[in-house]
Amino acid sequence: MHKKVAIITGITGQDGSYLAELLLSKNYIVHGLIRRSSLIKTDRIDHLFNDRKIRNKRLFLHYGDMTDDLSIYSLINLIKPTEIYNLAAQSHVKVSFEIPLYTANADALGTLRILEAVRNLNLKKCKVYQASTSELYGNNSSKIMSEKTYFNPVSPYAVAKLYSYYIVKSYREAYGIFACNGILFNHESPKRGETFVTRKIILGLKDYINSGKTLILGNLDAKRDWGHAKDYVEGMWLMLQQKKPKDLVLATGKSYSVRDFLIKSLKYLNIRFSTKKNKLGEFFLDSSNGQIICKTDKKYHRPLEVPYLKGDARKARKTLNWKPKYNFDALIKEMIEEEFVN
Ligand code: NAP
Ligand code: G4F
Repeated sequence: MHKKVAIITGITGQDGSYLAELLLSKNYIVHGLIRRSSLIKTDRIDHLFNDRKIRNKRLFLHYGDMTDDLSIYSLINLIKPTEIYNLAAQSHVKVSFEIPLYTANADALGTLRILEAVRNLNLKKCKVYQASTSELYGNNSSKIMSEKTYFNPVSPYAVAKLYSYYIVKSYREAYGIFACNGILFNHESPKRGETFVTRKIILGLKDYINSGKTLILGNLDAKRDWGHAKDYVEGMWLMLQQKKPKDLVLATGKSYSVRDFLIKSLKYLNIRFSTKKNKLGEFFLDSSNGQIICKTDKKYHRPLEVPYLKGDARKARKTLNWKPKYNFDALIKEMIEEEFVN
């Protein structure tokens, strides 16, 4: 049997690195698209790329950019992959309000560049996974969100991802391309980027313990359905192993606030605290010495917020036999233990 050959865009990101590990463990040849930067940013995949049995034998890295038509087309033409996982994106919601045009170019048109290459090169056997997101639901009155729930995106990021969602559907229906959207709810891990709230909380508490520095957060009331990235990349892979492309939700079905995440982390670290609120914000005070462990500041609020997300992954469970192994507590435990051991 021929080896499966995958392109992963965003291989240096949280999900890209877990997915590369998974595909290599399944004997794939993996080609990763990376961006040039003045400092090398391959930390998350160095353990794979520095392995002599893997480097340039089963794992290849190529420079390119989602905003550059030719680099996308040339790579797909060169590799003629059997699977493409489009994970590359400007993935930070708050930053998308600051760089909306770039976000649209990378996150919306980037997807179109991939689909156009697959169509023009007539790659009939190539399956495409698109990293879609629960941010599409945006400001939504539903108690739980499934594939049938209406979308109401509120950030430039979510609107760009909405374009990608529909262009994937359009190319699937118009040209018969196997392309599907994984509508993934938040997923975290010890490899999560430092400016997303879960990792920021754990790094911030580490700083507080080591140097007494106060952690500053934004909206603590926002609720998210938080899973572990390792579970979610398995779901991505399963979506491309199906006979028919289907857009599917991956979620845990549980929703917790940012405050819940912070409190659980404090308890896990055995930090006793009290809280107070005044017109300046909310404060978490160390019971042993009165120092401010954490406080809120409006500078971390977004122009528009997604207040609540909870996903219904029953369709994925039925279609893929997919079920997350990590719950909220296990996720926090792993994130803290990795951070405090290393
Ligand atoms: P991430 O850690 O921010 O990784 C994003 C990746 O995209 C990085 O490898 C980044 O490269 C690359 N990238 C950004 N702009 C690019 C460009 N113009 N050209 C080429 N590469 C570019 O994100 P993640 O958490 O792994 O998420 C993966 C995908 O799933 C993203 O599309 C995200 O929007 C989506 N998603 C994530 C979640 C979640 O909770 N994690 C949920 C739903 C959907 P650098 O390393 O050079 O920055
Ligand atoms: O960790 P976050 O920045 O993730 P957000 O905005 O939910 O987006 C993540 O999940 C999406 C899936 O739903 C992905 F599509 C997207 O790519 C990304 O991976 O913020 C989570 C919540 C927000 O409500 C935010 O307002 O935490 C709140 N928050 C409170 N203080 C903060 C902070 N967020 C950040 N980043 N930093 C804070 O200090």
